[in-house]
Amino acid sequence: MLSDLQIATLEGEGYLIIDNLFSADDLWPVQEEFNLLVEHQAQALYQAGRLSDLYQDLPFERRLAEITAQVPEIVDVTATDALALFSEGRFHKGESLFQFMKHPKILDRVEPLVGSEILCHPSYNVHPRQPGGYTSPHQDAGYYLPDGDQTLIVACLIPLVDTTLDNGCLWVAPGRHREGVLRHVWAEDGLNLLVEDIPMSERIPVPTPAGSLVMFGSMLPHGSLVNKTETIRWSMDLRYQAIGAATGRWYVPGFVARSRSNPASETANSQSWTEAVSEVKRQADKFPEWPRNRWPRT
Ligand SMILES: O=C(O)CCC(=O)C(=O)O
Repeated sequence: MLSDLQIATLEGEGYLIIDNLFSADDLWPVQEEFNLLVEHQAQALYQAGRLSDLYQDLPFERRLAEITAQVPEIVDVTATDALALFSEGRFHKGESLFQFMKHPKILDRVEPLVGSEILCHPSYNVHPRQPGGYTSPHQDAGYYLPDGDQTLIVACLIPLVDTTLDNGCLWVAPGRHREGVLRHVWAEDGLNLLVEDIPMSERIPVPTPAGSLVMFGSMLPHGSLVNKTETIRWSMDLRYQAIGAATGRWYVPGFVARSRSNPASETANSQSWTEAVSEVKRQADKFPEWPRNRWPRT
């Protein structure tokens, strides 16, 4: 369910925006699930004496920012502290998120691109973009191994709040998705494309209302502006490809989101997904020497 114009835009520009695709009712279950994560975290920090207030009266886009201001390490993705919410929460596997990942509004738009046998790709993120935070310039392919380069892996970014120039909306480099994988370097903020390859003048911000869908392939250079507000710019980025094609990420499985030929093979619930991921990770951890990154960390 994409028009010819939408497909042409995606192919020509490298990205497509569908404003206001999801209703508040579509988004409410995932937002509630993320609220619960934050509530759970706030309670744990409060009991541990690290938080002076539970901030239960603050709205969704503000509460985690207030908590983080007091306990910054809870959103540190590298922290091993058991209280580090989004070292786990970023890869949260709750039932509402799982069901949303199979939402027909997404799959119906992915199907014309990747076909009717759809894998939900192992790479996805729940992004509570913090005040001062941003996403470094990259291509998603930069984060995958080269076996995924020939696979069309479609990113679907769904903001849960309006994204603006102030709160760190996505930027994209239109038309620059046809050049294969550009060089990336590791830095503290993740992988980075170089300014000489993707100049600032080519980085076009794409502010979007909550509930929009932004679609792009793994070769599109993109990143986000800095969140200059005091609120959290919540979003999810999910990815889809054809079942059976290489994912560029051998050490984490995806799940079968839709199979027209064998509907019984579709992954039914978040528990099956979680168990499959744990099992593959257990096996993968026996082979630590196998490459997991395309770019060496220096
Ligand atoms: O939401 C963001 O800040 C960036 C998302 C992103 O980099 C992605 O979807 O690959």
